[in-house]
Amino acid sequence: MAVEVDRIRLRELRLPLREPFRISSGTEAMRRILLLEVTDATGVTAWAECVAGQRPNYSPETVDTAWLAIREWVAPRVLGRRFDEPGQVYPLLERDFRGHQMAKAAVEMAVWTLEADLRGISLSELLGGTRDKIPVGISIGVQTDPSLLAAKVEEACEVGYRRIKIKIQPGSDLVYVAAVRARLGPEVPLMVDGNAAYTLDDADHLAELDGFDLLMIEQPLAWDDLSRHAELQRRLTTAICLDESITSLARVEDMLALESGRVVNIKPGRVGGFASALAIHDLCAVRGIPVWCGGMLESGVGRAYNVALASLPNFVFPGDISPSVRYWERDVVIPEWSMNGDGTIAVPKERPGIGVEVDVDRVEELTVRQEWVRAE
Ligand code: OSB
Ligand code: MG
Repeated sequence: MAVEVDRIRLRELRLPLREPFRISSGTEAMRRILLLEVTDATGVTAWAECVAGQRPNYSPETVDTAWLAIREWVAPRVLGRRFDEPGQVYPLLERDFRGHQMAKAAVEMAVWTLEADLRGISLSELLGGTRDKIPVGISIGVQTDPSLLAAKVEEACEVGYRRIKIKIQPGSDLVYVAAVRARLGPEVPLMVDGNAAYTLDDADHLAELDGFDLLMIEQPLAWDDLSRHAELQRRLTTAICLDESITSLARVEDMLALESGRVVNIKPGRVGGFASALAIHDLCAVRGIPVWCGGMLESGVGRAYNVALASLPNFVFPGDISPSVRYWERDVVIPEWSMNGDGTIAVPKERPGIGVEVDVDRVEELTVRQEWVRAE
């Protein structure tokens, strides 16, 4: 079915996190959420979320750069154009247009939702999802002491999370992981995420993590590095999982060629949208690389996109797709995302598009600025 994008409304919301989220490169307490309403020529509107953060500590993009990029360069390429398939948007946005993956992804993914809405099918079905529930993992920020972390992990296990990820940084790593293992035993599926806080000089130190039977070590080295990760992977028995370094299919090809890691975290925003995420998923499946869906502290809107993507078959590890209550007093979607007692989230396959209603009154209440972009 053809989609023709007529107009885009950008909104910024301020949504306070229930507790500040600390990673090695910075802390987020008030999430600035960038939502898009993308309306097609027949008047159908798709909601989407741009997952950029407030500051460029995770990737070079921010809410403000994404807003600018969408208004100045992404929207003008897409508005008034007819797409026979949503897969045509990604190459159009890549041509002579470097970077700005999260800005591009927000618009690209909205076109996938418009296609699903027009066909009356769920986003999961449109993408080729095969599962109706997704196992859920939790990502726990850096804590001020090991016993506090162990208590948080214990609580997460009790509510049913299928996998625990703990954020580490130099000075808050081995002792913290040891405390968790000591409290909860060897059975808990555990992993760590360094968010680029280490260098190759830390290789011997990081190799001590091999003693804790971790599922993987996520992005220990620089945000754009592949070759040093390859060197580090040779010195570890634990699998390295890349997050920040994977911004396109080509980067996955390089990872495979260099052997920089053995697992890929896919965040559709980080790789420029669904076409790119699907291509990465498929290549990894062929090459025997398991993938899982990462998170960016999304509101319920962005979460819907992650849930749909994570329903594909090679998403073999639980995703960082916690239920709404983990992040917010009240989410912006109805129903809020909830986790079953068995640590899964249901994929809303029976509903078209993103599968949840946007609580427009709540969105209005939280909106601090908005802007419409139309074809010239
Ligand atoms: O490295 O995966 C990351 C959040 C913001 C930026 C980077 C990361 C994260 C998370 C949060 O780990 C996962 C979630 O959304 O629950
Ligand atoms: Mg990460």
